[in-house]
Amino acid sequence: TALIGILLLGPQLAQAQKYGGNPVIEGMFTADPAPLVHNDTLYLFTGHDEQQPDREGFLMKDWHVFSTTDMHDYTDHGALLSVKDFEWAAANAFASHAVERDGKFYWYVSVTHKDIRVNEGFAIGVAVADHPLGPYKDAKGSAIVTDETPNVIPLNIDPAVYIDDDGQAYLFWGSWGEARMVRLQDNMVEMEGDVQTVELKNFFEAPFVHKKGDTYYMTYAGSGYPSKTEYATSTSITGPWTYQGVLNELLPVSATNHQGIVEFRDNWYFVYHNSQLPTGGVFRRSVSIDKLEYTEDGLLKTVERTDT
Ligand code: FUB
Repeated sequence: TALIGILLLGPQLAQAQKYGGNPVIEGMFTADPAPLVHNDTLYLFTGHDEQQPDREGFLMKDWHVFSTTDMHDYTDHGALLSVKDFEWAAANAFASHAVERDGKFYWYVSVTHKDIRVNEGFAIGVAVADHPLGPYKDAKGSAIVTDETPNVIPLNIDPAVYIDDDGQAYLFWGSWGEARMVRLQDNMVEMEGDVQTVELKNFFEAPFVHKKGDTYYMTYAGSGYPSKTEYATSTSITGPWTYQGVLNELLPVSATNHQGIVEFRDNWYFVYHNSQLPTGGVFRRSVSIDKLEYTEDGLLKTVERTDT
């Protein structure tokens, strides 16, 4: 295994040294970046991979926030949220997403629940703060999403919230081929109405919605595991979604590349993770950013990664 690791990591190290720009976070292993722009600053809410190079499985205990104003220097503001901040949570600080509403910042997280024994125990919670950099506290005191139906996919992971033009907020999540959606009440911490299935071709996990003009774009990890980023478009946040193909091919080794998309200073960016840092791998990932461009027809051009 060690020899295979060295063989696989050799070209990766060469690529990282050759380009230098990506990964943008180098001091630690980070994953599942969720971008948010506030006051002309780009914030990245990320997971934190702490697994040892020779061990299997995710070891994730907290989430960090990074900020940049020039997309060159990134400041680590530390572990602003951790599993311990949710009394009902047990472990596994999986993917998260933060959004702003009425001057408050709601940070949705996937985490395992102390009392849930099905679907690997995952649930979705939310923390709230008055500033992107916190301090954050559990906004509800319990999980928002806890599907406890045995053996029902999806795992309750990978939350992504989108606030539509009319102010209605939607929570998306899902994994293992099933995407879910539910309306949120104005308080952003309680569901409104029934949970719905979202039909997305090739969906695996990591749904993320953004809008440009009149078009909603749903990007997600697709085609199983390892995944590549695929996407669909719609004229409505509630679908139906038209499959548009692959947006980004996965770089070998990281197995996931959990994406987010953001407009910052008149440019669009594809924010994701790979495993480009030395000793990186499936459980030791690193956040990268590349430009996102649109065709004249309003589709997304395949992302040209600057790490390869
Ligand atoms: O980081 C843990 C899990 O791996 C995330 O929840 C998934 O999206 C995948 O990136």
